Amino acid sequence: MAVLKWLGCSLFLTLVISQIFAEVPHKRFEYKYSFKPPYLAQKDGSVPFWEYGGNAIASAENVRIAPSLRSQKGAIWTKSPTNFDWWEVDIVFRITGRGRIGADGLAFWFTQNRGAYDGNVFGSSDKWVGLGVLFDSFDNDNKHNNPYIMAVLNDGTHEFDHQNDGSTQALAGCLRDFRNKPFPTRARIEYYKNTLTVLFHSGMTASDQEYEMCLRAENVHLPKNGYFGVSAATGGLADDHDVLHFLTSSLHAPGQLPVPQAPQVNEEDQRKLTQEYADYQRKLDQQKETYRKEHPEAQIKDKDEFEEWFESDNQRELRQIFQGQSQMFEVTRELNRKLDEIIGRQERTLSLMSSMQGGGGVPVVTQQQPGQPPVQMIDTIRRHEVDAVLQNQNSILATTRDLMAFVTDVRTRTDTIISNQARQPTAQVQSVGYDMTSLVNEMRDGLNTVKRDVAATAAKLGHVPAGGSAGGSCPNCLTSTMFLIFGAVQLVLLFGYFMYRDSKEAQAKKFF
Ligand SMILES: [Ca+2]
Ligand SMILES: [Ca+2]
Repeated sequence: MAVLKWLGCSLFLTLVISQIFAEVPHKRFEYKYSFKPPYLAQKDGSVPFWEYGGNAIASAENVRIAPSLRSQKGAIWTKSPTNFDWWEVDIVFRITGRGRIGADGLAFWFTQNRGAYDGNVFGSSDKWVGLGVLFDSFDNDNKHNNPYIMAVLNDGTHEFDHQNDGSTQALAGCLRDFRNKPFPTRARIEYYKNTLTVLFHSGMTASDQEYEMCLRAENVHLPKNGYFGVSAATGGLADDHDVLHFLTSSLHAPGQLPVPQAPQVNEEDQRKLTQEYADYQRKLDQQKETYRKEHPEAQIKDKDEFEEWFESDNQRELRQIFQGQSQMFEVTRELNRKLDEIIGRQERTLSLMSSMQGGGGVPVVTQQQPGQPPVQMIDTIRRHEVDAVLQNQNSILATTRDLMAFVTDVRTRTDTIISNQARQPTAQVQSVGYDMTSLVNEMRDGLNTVKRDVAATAAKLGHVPAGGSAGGSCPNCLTSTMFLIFGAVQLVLLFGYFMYRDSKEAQAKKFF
């Protein structure tokens, strides 16, 4: 089962990977839609396959589309429209000026028709049909969002909204500074399968790998065959707008790359052509040699020209200084970030600790010297506190011991009492006996009193005159026999009650 699963997974991965690679388009460099140094412009100032105008100037190294003078406009356009559907353009450019802010900006175009050389939109025509990628330096709407890069589509009916810096019409954009960078800035504009992507390279390094995404838009429909162009304009403020490289590649879906037909040349022609080429090469070398002999000063000039390919010591030094500085900056930023992280952690830990300690351990801020950072210390348990706790514990122990002794004592006593009671079941009776004695004594006293009263009554009765004799003449009087019988009954009831109570108590003891 596991093997099957593994096989399934790997098959799926292979599919995904092949899908990804299948989507990577084939690129083909299109020299008729590109320019680059050296020898960008020819001796007569023309740029092969391109036309420029307005205030644009082409040199061997770059095309200055608009120079840093007031109100300049210029543009450069391809001579022929494209013959491919999808493309990628790399523009390497520099926008430099002495001012903290500059104007107006640079624009990349892919439009159905070539624009003007002195138009209203960054030097090109308004109401274009196609795409404009605008590098807008100047903040017309004063929203502090320039320099800004944006893509604007137009179907030929809309006028560009200069007042709002085109923000109402932009397809997408990004806020990036592209002015006065140590290295040339770059933009990579890709249009493949109706998806427009603009990548930007900030010109902070010379590396050509550090592109970052500026915008990406899907369902973009551009003219099938269009012209590439770059235009620029200055206003009251002025920057130099230089384009160093304009490199176009056509993009082709895998399997759709057109294979160029090799020209049919027979063997005889081939041989002849090779011979001709060799002759030409030899002649050229001879001519070069003659020229050098005739013009020795030109040789030096050539050498100088050759040296332009390399940077001078000063340039190298500056570049190295800049690179070192940017590295230092990076390291400092990293350190700063780590420091922030550490401080954050420390604060979290401190708050956690103080909350854990609660009322017991209050965080104590120690006395500090002015100017020193506050050092917060947590009060730990002290020696004397430990001693006090120990002492308390000992006293608790002693008390417990005393209590235990007391309880044991109580228990022994209870045991003794219980055993005593078990040995002398009459112990209780003793107390009852005492009660009985006192009771009997009380009863005897009571009887004596009654006897005395009876005697006194009898004596009184003896003094009573005839007619009231002691015989049956007094039917309500109490006879002594009756009295004795009552007394006996009372005693019997009393004894009965006490015996009953004793037996009850004895039973209760047993359960106890
Ligand atoms: Ca603007
Ligand atoms: Ca703005």
